[in-house]
Amino acid sequence: MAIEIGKIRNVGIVGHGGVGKTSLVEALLHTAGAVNRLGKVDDGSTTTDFDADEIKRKISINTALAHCEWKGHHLNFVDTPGYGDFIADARAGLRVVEAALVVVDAVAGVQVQTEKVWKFANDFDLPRAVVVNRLDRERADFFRTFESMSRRLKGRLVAVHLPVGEEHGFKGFVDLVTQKAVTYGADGKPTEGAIPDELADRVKEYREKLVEAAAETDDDLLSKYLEEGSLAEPEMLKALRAGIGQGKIVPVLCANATKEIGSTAVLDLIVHEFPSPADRADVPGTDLKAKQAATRQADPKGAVTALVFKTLSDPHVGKLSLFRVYTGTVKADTNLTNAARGGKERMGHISWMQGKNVKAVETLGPGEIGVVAKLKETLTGETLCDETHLFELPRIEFPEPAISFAIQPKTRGDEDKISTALARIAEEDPTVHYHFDPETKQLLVSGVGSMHVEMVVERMKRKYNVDVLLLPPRIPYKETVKGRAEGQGKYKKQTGGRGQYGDTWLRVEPMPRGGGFEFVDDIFGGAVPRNFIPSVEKGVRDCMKKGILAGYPVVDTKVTLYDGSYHDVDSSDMAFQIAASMGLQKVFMEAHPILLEPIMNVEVTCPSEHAGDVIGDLNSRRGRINGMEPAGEVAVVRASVPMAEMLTYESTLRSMTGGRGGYSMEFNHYEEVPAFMAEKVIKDVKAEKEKAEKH
Ligand SMILES: Nc1nc2c(ncn2[C@@H]2O[C@H](COP(=O)(O)OP(=O)(O)OP(=O)(O)O)[C@@H](O)[C@H]2O)c(=O)[nH]1
Ligand SMILES: [Mg+2]
Repeated sequence: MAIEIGKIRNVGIVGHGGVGKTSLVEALLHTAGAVNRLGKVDDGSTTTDFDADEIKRKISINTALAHCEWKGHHLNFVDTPGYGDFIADARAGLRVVEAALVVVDAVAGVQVQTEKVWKFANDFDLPRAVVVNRLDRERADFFRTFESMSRRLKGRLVAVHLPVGEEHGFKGFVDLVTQKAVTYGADGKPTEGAIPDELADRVKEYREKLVEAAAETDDDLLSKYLEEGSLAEPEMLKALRAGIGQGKIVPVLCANATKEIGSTAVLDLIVHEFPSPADRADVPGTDLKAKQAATRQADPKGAVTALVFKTLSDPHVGKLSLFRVYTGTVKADTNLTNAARGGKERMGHISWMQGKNVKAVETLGPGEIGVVAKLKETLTGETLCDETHLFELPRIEFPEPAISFAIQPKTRGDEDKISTALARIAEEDPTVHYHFDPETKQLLVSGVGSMHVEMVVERMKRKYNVDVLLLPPRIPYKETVKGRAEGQGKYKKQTGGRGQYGDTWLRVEPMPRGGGFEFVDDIFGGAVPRNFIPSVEKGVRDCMKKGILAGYPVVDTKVTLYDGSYHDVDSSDMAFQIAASMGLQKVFMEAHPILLEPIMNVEVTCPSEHAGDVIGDLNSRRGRINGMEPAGEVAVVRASVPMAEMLTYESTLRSMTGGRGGYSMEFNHYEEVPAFMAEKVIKDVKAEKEKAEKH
């Protein structure tokens, strides 16, 4: 039996790295009786951090699912990673839920990824609550954290809890709605009591703010409040609930996840205040038959639409696809169609997931989240639907990779194994890209950050048994000319019988940046016969591809064939190709050849106090600062920087900003390499070539 849609709550748990999301999910599961023992991140025993990499590093890397029953409701938790390299999962996770729990550290307050996930939640228009966690730590400060959130996060934040006790003495909270204190004893059990005297003033102040926020959700209520100076309790509660459900009010709660403090309140909030899938508007998408935008109702009897939002590979079962049902009911042992690709997919066993454990179910109705094994072709972000009602949900967007490394097998002959492993990994993780670069002859793996790429390498080893070396990528320099030159390329050979004869006169000129290559045939009167002109062009093109100055491809150059001569017997295709290539090599070097390098657009986000250092460092990397936006405590610095200077940027930025800075980067254009740098590049290439020739 599918679960009644109104009883479902799908909640995404998001926040900066290491703030206690996984621990909070564990506490919620334990409080609700879904797990017998409270697992710990530090000994690798939580429900949602089960992957070997997660246990080793003690951080979440993949989105994981868990669920529990609470007060007659079925709660699905989507525990997402908080580290920058894996934050794309948080966005994909938020795509399939109706509400978010944003976890914030009580010591650090709002951090870079907090702001990012906050924006993601805005993108999907999600109601949310903030859980201020780790209140038991030294220097934890609820009020300072609350203040920084109110300043930096857009939305009407309202405290519904105030902490009782501080740091090691943290033992519970005052519920500002019921105006009771809930404190936890040494046995971990909560007791309800009166508000401690020393908190009375603060409680009064924050309770007032709460009532005010509730009143502001409705114009009539607000005028009543302003006239009478208060609101009746039921009225206030109703407005507060509605405000939270619609995202107009963001309640802020207190927690200490590792001691399970606050979990009951969070569960209650989810059940009472957060919307069910039925409360959201109809599901928008594209009707593929009518080829137009359309919506569908979350009807259990309707046609099926489901979205795959995460792909995992399990060493035993193989590929696992996590999906959310939007409309219709998915039944075990039936077929669905991949909306975009048109192929059939077998929904063999469908299950709920509790961390790594699966529980087979017969059906999954609208709003439910489940997993299916061994889909053939469906990738993360794609829609599964009924064959007769092709309907595609909007795809999930993933960030473009920011960093690339070249990889090399440690064992010769492992190349095939590498491509198979990479194909599988990229299927699991849409932020991993890879390709063979014919210019540098390297296999490049790109990811969001260096930790991300290192993990790809570890996975290749652990799961696919291939060992590779990570090298910084070769920069894809290009060659061009700044000046104009002309001259002869002649190839003549007389060895016994038939000889070889080709003679060309070539002119080399620069073209504007991005102009590519142009070959001009300017022969009059048959100095080079028509049938040999293509041979000349081929000789020129091959030579340009191989590079002349330092072995990089030649671009933005015009080559004109303006004269030549031939021999009736000895001239051939090959002879003209060689002549043209020899001519170009000579003339090119006389036309003021230069190297071009890729320039990247870089965007750095960092705490404002580090902006000066970040700018100074980018300047020292030959960067050009294009702008800076101080957005509260976080600054965004935009710059154009040569790719060659950005290879080691991540670790520098990390140490410069205490891990709080992040950056993204994309290719923009090519520019001339300064002469002193070019000399070094050319020297290195020569040395490499000589080394290769010796072997
Ligand atoms: N003192 C204290 N430590 C906590 C609390 N909650 C979590 N921790 C610890 O904080 C660390 C990180 O906790 P996680 O639950 O892994 O945090 P997370 O947000 O899931 O981390 P990522 O998923 O990697 O972003 C672990 O060492 C936890 O034991 C808390 O309330 N108090
Ligand atoms: Mg986690």
